[in-house]
Amino acid sequence: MAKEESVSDLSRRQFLGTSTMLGLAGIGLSAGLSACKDGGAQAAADSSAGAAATAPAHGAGHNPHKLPGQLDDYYGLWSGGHSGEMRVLGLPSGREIKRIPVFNMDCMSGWGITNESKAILGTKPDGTPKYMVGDTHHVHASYAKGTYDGRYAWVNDKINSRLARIRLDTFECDKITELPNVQGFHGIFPDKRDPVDQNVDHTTRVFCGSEFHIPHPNDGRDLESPEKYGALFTCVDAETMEVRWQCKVDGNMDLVATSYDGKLAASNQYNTENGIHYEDMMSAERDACVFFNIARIEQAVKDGKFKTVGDSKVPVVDGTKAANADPKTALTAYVPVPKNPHGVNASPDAKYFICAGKLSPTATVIELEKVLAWFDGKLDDIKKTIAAEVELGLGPLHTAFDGRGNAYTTLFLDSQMVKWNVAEAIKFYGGDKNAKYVVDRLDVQFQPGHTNASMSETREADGQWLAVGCKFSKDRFLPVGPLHPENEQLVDISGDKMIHVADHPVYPEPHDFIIVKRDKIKTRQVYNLDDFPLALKDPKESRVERHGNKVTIHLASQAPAFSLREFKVKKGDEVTVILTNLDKVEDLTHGFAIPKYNVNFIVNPQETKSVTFKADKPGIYWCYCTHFCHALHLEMRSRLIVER
Ligand code: K7E
Ligand code: RUQ
Ligand code: CUA
Ligand code: CA
Repeated sequence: MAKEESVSDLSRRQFLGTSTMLGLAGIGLSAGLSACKDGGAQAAADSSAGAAATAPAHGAGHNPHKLPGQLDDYYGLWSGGHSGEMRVLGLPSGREIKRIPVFNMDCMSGWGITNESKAILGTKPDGTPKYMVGDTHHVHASYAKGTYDGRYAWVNDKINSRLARIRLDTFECDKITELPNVQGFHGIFPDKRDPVDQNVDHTTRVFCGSEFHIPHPNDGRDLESPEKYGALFTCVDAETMEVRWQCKVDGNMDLVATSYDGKLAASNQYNTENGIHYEDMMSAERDACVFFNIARIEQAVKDGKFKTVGDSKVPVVDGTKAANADPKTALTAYVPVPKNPHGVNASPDAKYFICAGKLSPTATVIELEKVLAWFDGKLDDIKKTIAAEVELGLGPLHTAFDGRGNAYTTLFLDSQMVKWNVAEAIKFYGGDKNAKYVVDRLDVQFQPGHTNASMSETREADGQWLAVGCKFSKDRFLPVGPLHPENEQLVDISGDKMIHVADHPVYPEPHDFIIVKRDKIKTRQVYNLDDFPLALKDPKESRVERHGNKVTIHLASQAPAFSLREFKVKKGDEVTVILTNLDKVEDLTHGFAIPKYNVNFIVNPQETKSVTFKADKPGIYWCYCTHFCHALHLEMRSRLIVER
């Protein structure tokens, strides 16, 4: 059985890999890919060993399953891709614990329905949410002393260039900021220490890369002058969520990494060509990883050395090559990396950023101390910041770490994880051809994008579990029609060999995720009434207030009833229902739905929410509790009477 599966796995992998490559070759990618194939001596030698490791690891590796009632050891904070949401998985079990609506609408919670959520989402003049779509890619959390402090997570919206913040005490979105002057906002990363005041050893800023070039301002001018388009790197204040500044670069940006000392942020660039079409974007043999000297950029802003774009008041500094030729005053540094890199990750020893090659089979290891030396004028050539550039296999994208000196990189085209040792790679690159940097290979199912390991993005990387976000699940799950789930695979990395222990189907389409030790996060299980200015503290104060044709219903829920059995309004009134859940018991959530009025939302214990709608349909409308709360849940109703 095991043998059979491993053989068919291998052939499927080759089929998918080959067809993907053929497809790419067909559209002109052959140059990059055949270059990949050439030098892959070590890659080729190791792939047969990798195939042997394909056998499903039943009975091997740590057991990821949890018994009934057993809690997980880690929170997995997952992006939801173009579902627009964020998700929380328990790991290692893979159980989905929560979906956090962010840029999407959510009927269950009323996100996009309630006035409070609309205030966060932003509205059009007619009161409906400004945007209905979002595309979340990258989730990263706040730091203190080089590890997670459990305060916030951030997630980007690539479609409408928004940054959202999630409170990790409630696992709810509390702020959304739309970035000006950019499109294709993709990579994000919070800083890990204040770059200016080094005594502040926690997250203060969030950095955002943008992929797509646009005219500045993008108001109809310069439509046909791509040479005038540009891309801006954005800094957002972690507390206020206001945009602090932007920095114009040559080329574009993709993912973002930050250093543990707070001084550097970087973004991989796949379009240094400033191309409009993909052929142009892959014409150069090398692109870059652009580094930002944060303290210098902020000094430049202080010194007034900036412009603004269109109506935006955000200061924009010039980080282009021409303006930053002298390292000693440069705001930016461009480290050349091979063809169209994707992914840049900071190693937990705080020494390196690793840029994966995508169209090149390589990973580039950049030494941060040398980047700082270059900015100090102590390094004559920026290329000397490269500590290693080694072959890993086809289509390297993202890298995770185990805290024991090993890196784990996804190979999209090879459908494989490669475990490699960073110190050995540096030796190999330095000329020691006996250095064996590839430690292990593991076939995954299939076409992995992101990967991350437990606590990998912190100084406390613990090398226990690795999750691999496989973009295609093919036949790993029961067929459910044309749309397949994705496959988040779980790998035990506590030993020398990677051991694949579980497949977890997920609704499309997660990209990035982080795996956080559960004791880093402290949640509150019941809200505090005092945090809600509109709260109705005493059910006796339940009432209907009228000012002209504006009617406000002050209402409370307490199982199994709403505090008003009916409330009357007149046709044409603008009605606001403010509902406070006075139940104090953990888990005792109520819902509130109004038929035909497009209203449904929940209130958690001691929480207050409101909705506003126009009572344009006379009649009786049974407002009912949607969230099962009590033996009399079905009876928990109240009548909205709209008189004509
Ligand atoms: Cu590689 Cu948006 Cu992080 Cu997807 S990006 S996989
Ligand atoms: S009722 S317990 Cu619709 Cu059967 Cu819910
Ligand atoms: Cu209240 Cu169901
Ligand atoms: Ca390129």
